[in-house]
Amino acid sequence: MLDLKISNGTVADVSETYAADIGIKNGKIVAIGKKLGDATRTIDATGKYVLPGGIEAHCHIEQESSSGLMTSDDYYSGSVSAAFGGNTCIVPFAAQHRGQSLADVLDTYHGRAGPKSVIDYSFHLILSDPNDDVLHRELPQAIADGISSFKIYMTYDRLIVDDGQMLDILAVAKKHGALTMIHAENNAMIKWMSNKLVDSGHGAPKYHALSHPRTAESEAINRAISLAGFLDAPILIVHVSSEAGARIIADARYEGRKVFGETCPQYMFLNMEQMDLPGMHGAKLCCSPPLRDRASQEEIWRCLQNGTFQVYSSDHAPYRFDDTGKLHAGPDAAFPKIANGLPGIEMRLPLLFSEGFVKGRISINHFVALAATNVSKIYGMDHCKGSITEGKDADIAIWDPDDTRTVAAEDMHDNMEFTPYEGMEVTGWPTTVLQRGKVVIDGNKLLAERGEGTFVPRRTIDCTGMPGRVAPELDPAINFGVDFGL
Ligand code: DUC
Ligand code: ZN
Ligand code: ZN
Repeated sequence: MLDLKISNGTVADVSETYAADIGIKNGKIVAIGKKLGDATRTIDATGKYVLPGGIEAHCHIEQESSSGLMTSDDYYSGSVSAAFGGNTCIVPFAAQHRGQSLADVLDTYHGRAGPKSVIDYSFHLILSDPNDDVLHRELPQAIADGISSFKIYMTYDRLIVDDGQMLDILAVAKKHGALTMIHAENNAMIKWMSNKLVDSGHGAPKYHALSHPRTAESEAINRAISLAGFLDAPILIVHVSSEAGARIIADARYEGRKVFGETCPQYMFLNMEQMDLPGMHGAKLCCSPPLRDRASQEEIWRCLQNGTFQVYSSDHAPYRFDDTGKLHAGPDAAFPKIANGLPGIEMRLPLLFSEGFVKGRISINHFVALAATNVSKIYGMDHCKGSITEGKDADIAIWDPDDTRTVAAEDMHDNMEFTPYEGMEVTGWPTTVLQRGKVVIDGNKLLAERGEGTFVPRRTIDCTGMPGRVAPELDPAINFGVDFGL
């Protein structure tokens, strides 16, 4: 006897869309097809899509910024909001600030997430202090413990790693099977622009968009790809906002580099004109990289459609419009002191379903790839999550493609008082969300308790089938046999 059966729905994976029932037992998918037999409970999914639960792989939850500012969501509100948005797993950041040991950082974040998260979770580390102990003892240990990805920054004075540090980190990542995620922006260009703008009286929030030029992004992406390509280490360029940046990633992939690309809804659905608001209201849309122009929105869409971006994440970085968040440096601080980031963990998938699938820009199968399957493969979770497959966790979101709602901050479940998507009409919403076979969201009801989510240790990164080779100078077959320990 099955514990649960989802019947009469349309199931989609990355290649097929078909009518099937899903049988669930002990939290796992155990049967897919018709005539599955009896179940203790049946959910009728007539007229609905039965899809893998989303995996949100880039979000900042209960995380202090490098200046000590805490995000407005903790692991409870952040995970609840994610679940209402059709997600069953989140991978936020565990941020190392300088002087901290990785073991302490991970202890802290396990302590934050474990008692609160309503859905499963893992962590990416943020590395800001790659000293010898971190590189050669702590990082390999973290990878062995299931943290097989980490983010580094090419900008921000308290986080930045220089090119030599990047090479050290990339070499360790390659050796131990981890993926390095890169915030690629040129620090000097941003500082130069910011100083010029502020000194000339252009400190209002909208000028933030000018202060991070596209060239800052493309220069850094180019450099990151060169450094990683030199070692043949896999990287993922996060939150790409410009066509120039996307094109460098596409070219590098064409040339056989192990490079993945990620973009975010804000670069597809919002633009810098919307920051031209009275007073400080433009601060609500300050994020880095910044919003670009309307043409850029279309270009980012195209790069999502053509596969340049394999990952689509919210980059949920929630700061309220008050002195606990956006305006922590004062009610009329210049843009460099405005907290950076937008909320969006709940809207990531509904926006893509509505504007992507319903409007015919992507197939339902591509939606599934971007919602869950690509992430599960790239980040080492596909042994248990990311697709509707017998043997995997019964993490499932049932979507009603005919449900149309107008987005309103008051309907969101995060700890924010605004959403950048206010007023948008969105068609297609997740109406039932199951995690490991248990219903966590039923319509507008939350049925999960705090702490029901569990930590998902991730496998090392599988680059099988990706082309790439180290630079000739590093190749012992060519370099007179010198071993660089890669
Ligand atoms: N980078 C992020 O990934 N998120 C928010 C701000 C930033 O700089
Ligand atoms: Zn970033
Ligand atoms: Zn981020």
